[in-house]
Amino acid sequence: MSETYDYLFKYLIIGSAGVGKSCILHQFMENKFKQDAHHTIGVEFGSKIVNIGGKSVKLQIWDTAGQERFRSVTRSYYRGAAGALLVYDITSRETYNTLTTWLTDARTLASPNIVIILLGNKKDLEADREVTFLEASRFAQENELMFLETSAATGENVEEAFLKCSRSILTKIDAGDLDPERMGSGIQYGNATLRKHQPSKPDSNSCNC
Ligand SMILES: Nc1nc2c(ncn2[C@@H]2O[C@H](COP(=O)(O)OP(=O)(O)OP(=O)(O)O)[C@@H](O)[C@H]2O)c(=O)[nH]1
Ligand SMILES: [Mg+2]
Repeated sequence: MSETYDYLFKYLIIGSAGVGKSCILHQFMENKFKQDAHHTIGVEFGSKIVNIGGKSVKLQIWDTAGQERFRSVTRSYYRGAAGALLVYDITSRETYNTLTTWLTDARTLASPNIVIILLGNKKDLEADREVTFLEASRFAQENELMFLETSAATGENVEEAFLKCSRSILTKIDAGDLDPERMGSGIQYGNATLRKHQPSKPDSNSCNC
């Protein structure tokens, strides 16, 4: 069956090793907590269609390895990403302290216009918290990031993180701040939108066989 969508957005998930990036992706895709997660080797990929305010958006998500030894591989995937989930672990100040490096990489290697949401993951481990909500929300504000605390274990705010980022990109498209037709924007018109834009062209995707 061919899928229909209005837009396609390329997303990255970035942040230090062990913060829960792959578990966030798994929870988003499968609605389950991946208990036996292993360090990602290079990159993993997921794709899902979401509906936002009557528009369907296909998300192509690249989950990158946080370990330093994969940095040169993962950096090659940044180019042309429209959105990024920048993840730290609320129980590890060390992972919070590296955020500026990740942020610089995203803005220089992907695009200066990339829409980034900061995620403080492992919200369920409140007793082990090392980074307060207030501190991280100030950092987010200073660096023009959206911010949520998530739990890939309970699923809290995981879907919302992807939706919030997508809503922001759609708003920027509507306002003319992001142009889907610009090369490397990380955004493409989907088959549904192309049909509306080019009604006279024969549609090769319309076969229902
Ligand atoms: N309690 C709790 N544990 C989590 C959560 N998210 C991930 N974990 C655990 O944290 C560990 C690392 O999770 P991963 O998703 O593999 O981390 P990652 O960021 O993908 O790590 P790399 O692939 O090495 O960059 C695993 O043992 C998970 O079970 C969460 O929200 N709560
Ligand atoms: Mg991983």
